[in-house]
Formats: sequence, C-alpha cells, structure tokens
Amino acid sequence: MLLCCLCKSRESVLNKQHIWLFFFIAVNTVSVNGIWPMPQKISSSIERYCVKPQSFEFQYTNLSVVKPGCSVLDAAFKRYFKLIFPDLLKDPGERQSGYDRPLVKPFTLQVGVSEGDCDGYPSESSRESYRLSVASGQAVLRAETVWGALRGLESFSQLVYQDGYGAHYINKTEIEDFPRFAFRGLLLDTSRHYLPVNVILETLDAMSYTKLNVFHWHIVDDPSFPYQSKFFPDLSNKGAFHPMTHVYTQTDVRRVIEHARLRGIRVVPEFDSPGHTQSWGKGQPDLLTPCYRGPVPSGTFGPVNPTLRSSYTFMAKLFKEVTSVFPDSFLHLGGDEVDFTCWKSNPDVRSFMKQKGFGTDFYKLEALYVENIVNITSALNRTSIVWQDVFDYHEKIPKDAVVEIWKGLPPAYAQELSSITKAGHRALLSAPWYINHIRYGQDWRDSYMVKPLNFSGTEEQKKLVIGGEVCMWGEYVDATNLSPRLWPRACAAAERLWSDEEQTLSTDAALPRLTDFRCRLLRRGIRAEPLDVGYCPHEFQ
Ligand code: CP6
Repeated sequence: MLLCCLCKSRESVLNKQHIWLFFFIAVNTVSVNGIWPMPQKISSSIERYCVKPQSFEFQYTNLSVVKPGCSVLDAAFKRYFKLIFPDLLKDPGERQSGYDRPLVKPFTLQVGVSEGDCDGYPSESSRESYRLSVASGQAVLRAETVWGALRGLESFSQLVYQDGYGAHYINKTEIEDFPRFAFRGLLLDTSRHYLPVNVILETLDAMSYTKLNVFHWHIVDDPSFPYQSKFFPDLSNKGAFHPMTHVYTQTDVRRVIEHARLRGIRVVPEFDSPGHTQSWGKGQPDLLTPCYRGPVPSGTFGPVNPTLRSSYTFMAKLFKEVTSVFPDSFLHLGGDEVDFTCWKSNPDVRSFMKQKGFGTDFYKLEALYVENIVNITSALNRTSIVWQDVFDYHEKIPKDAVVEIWKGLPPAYAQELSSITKAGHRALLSAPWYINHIRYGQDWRDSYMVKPLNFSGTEEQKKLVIGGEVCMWGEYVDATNLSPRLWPRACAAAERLWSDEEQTLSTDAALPRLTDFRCRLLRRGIRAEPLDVGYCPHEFQ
C-alpha cells in the first residue's frame, strides 16, 4: 500500500491506476542537491518522504538547552514553515483542525541546541556548525548554538522540494556542516542612494538564505549622511538627502539590527573618515579642513581636519553613540582614498606639519589621525576594521585591527593578503567581489573561482584570513535594481566563503545548482536575475 502525498481525504490509499500516476510523478521529479552553499558533508538517498503542511511540526528536543520561548528559534520556526510551504495561505490554526489529521503521520523536525543563549547577538566567535539527519517521519537537527540551528534550518528548508502537482518531498539525508570562514559579509552603501528599511530587511532575508552572516553597513559617505544621530541631529538634518524621508532613525536602526540578529547576521557599521566625509561637514561646521586657493579659503572643504582637538572630541562622542547603538564588537573606520590636495593647500595644516616634524609627508598626518580614532575605538572596547589603504601607508595600527582588501586583481590582492597577514593582522577579502561591477554574461563565475587562501604564507598566516565580503557600492544602485544586481551573483561568493574549496572547484558543476537556487529565491520573493536562458516553475509575478 502506498500513501498518497497529495490526497486530503480518507481515500488516501492509492489504487492501481494511481500507481501509474505515482510512477509518472516520481520519474518526473528532479531531486537535485538543492542546498546552496554546498554543505561540507552530505549523503542522501533516493528514498524520500512526503512532507505535508497539515502535519508538519518543528519541535525542541527533550535534551535541548533552549526551549519554547527562545526568541531566535521560535521566530525561525514560523519563518521556515512559510518558506517550506510557500503557497499555503491558510492560517496555522486551520492546519491543526485539518480533517485528514488523524490519518496522516506527522513529520517533525526535532531541533536540539546544546548551549544556549537566545537573547544575545551573533559575534565573530559564534559557532555555526550543525548536523542534520532526515529519516522516515522525522528529522533531527543538532547544533551547539542557535546560530548553528539557523543554518541547519535553512539547509533543511532547501531539502524540501515540490513535484509538478505541488506535493512536498524530502529525501533521506545526512548532513554535517560548518563554515569555512567565520566572516561572510555583504556591504550595502546607503549614502550614494538611500535604501528604504524594507529593502534592507529583504536583503537580510536573502543573506540568510545563502548563509552570509555579516551586514557591513556603509551607512554614510560624501553624498549623504542618512544616520540620524542622537548627539548630533544636524548631521542628518543637513547632511541627508532629505531630513525626514531619507534618514535611518534610531528605531529604523534597531529594526535592522533585530531583523539581522534573528537571522544570525551581525551588523557592522562603517563611519568612513577622514576622507569620504563631505556630507558630514554640512551639519558639523568646523569638522572638515577648509581648502585654500592661494592665500584665501576657496569655500570648499577636504577631509576631516586632523589638526584640531575638536575633531577628535567630536569623533569620540559620535563613536560613543554608535557603539551604544550597534552591539557588534567590530566597527569599520574606513580610512580609504584620502585626498591630500586640500590638506596641502591649508596654511594651518602646513604649520601643524612643521611643528610635528612631518616635513611634507602627508601620510604621517593621515597616520596621526587614524592612530587617534583607532585609539578612540579601542577605548570603547571595539575592534577596528580599516580599508587596506591604512595598512599600505605604514601607519601605526594595533595588531588586533582587521584590514580589508579592496584593490587589485588576483596577483595584487594575493600579495596584499600575504603582507597583511605577515604583519600579524587579520585580513578580510573583498577585492574580487565588487559585484556592483557588472559585465555581459555569467560574471558570477569569476567570483566563484576565487581562492582566498591562494597566497604565499605560513599556516599561521592563512588562519588570519577571517573571510570576505561582497561589496555593492551604491553609485548606480538603488531600490529599483539592488536585488537583481545582488542575487544570484552574490551567491557565488557565499558558497566560496562557506563550502569546502575542493568540493566546489567547478563553475560548470555549480551552474545547475545555482540555477535551481535562483528559482528558489524567486519563489521566496527575491527578484534574482536569470543566469541564462530558461524558466522557473514559479516565476516572479
Ligand atoms: N566609496 C568608498 C567607494 C569606494 C571605496 N570607498 C570604491 C572605490 C572603487 C571602486 C568601488 C568602490 N565608492 N567610501 C573604496 C573602498 Cl571600483
């Protein structure tokens, strides 16, 4: 006797005619290993089980240290129910009273977490490993932390597939999984264009689907200052594109951080200085360096004025606020692309240089500035991340600062990885993943082929590479095109940063899996662009 996976009535036992139908459905249903990024270890069988929304349940195992009431997992169970059964519009109450309930054997996903905190934030040391075992009528997911359980729930949700008739199945499967790198980031730039909070939240959703775990929020820059500061409200009142509609209020920021937390995503803000600060000057009059044309001020401004005490007291107060709002232990200080032209033109800066004995070496001045704000950051108990420029110009930065590489093609960034880690710094790689750059064709293949540890260095040096980031700079990106530009292209880097390199060497092998995953993204409401000619069973409406 075969049980029917779609039937709702008591006639759920198949007759002979149905068996042919069953056979037809079985051979017409492709069950690919749909998990993206590829788990470290997975074995699956053609034995499959039917999963029905009417009788599917998440449960905490008896031994689980975290129990019902755990904010992270309770919320995740609700989300993943909807993701697993996307076309179920019925409310959960109706599920319980389904008339076929007594006949249908429930399928449960038992989740057990061995050490437990549900109210904290994911951090650089969060363990994200999990084990998942799917057998008849039951699946078991075990993880050390709720963050690992979230990764396992995502994998479980991707194991469930539908046949052409809409019935849901899952194959017998064993998974043992953990990330290759701890830091798997995505940079969004909300200064070149304002991104509405909902767009950020949706991006966080998609990040969790692909196991990216750090949202690097490049929140302010030259064109606009949308962060609404408690201490310095004029920064956004005068520096945002619009003081009311194009700002992130304290409530907005808290929503983003909580949405991210519930998905195991860290939020690392970047307040880039001393360059890239034009918008700051509008609301903080003496912060930027006045540029001179000959002996007179030209009316334009340059980087933050490194010669004034007031610049540092301002930065200290701003960072004190920022670290009280953003709980992450990392703070990105920027430090990239400092243009010395304005400093050179300013007579006060020049006499400060003389007094300090810097001669005409403006890198020394930049170094002094960065040293000061790194110290401010350390005093607030935060780890600094800086762009590679800061390291390249031999400034004194503490060993615990993380250096992010953004320049160059393969040999150049490999060389940079080598020298940064040789100096004992942790390194973060983003140079090969500037996916705001687009070109015709399957450009995700370039991102996929990156080998982050392919540089000359000792094992100790390789351990200092904490991961990488996909960067979506915003000059040509706003809410209209963010999603299709990001997805599925960012998935290539996400797999490179999570999965075992040896098992994911071929882009040709990845293509059908990524094509499948892209359809899943569409099914989940993410506007992911196509990889090539073709169609999805459920296309974007
Ligand atoms: N903004 C800031 C940018 C860039 C950087 N910093 C950038 C530079 C070159 C390219 C893309 C982005 N737009 N603040 C460099 C880290 Cl190709």
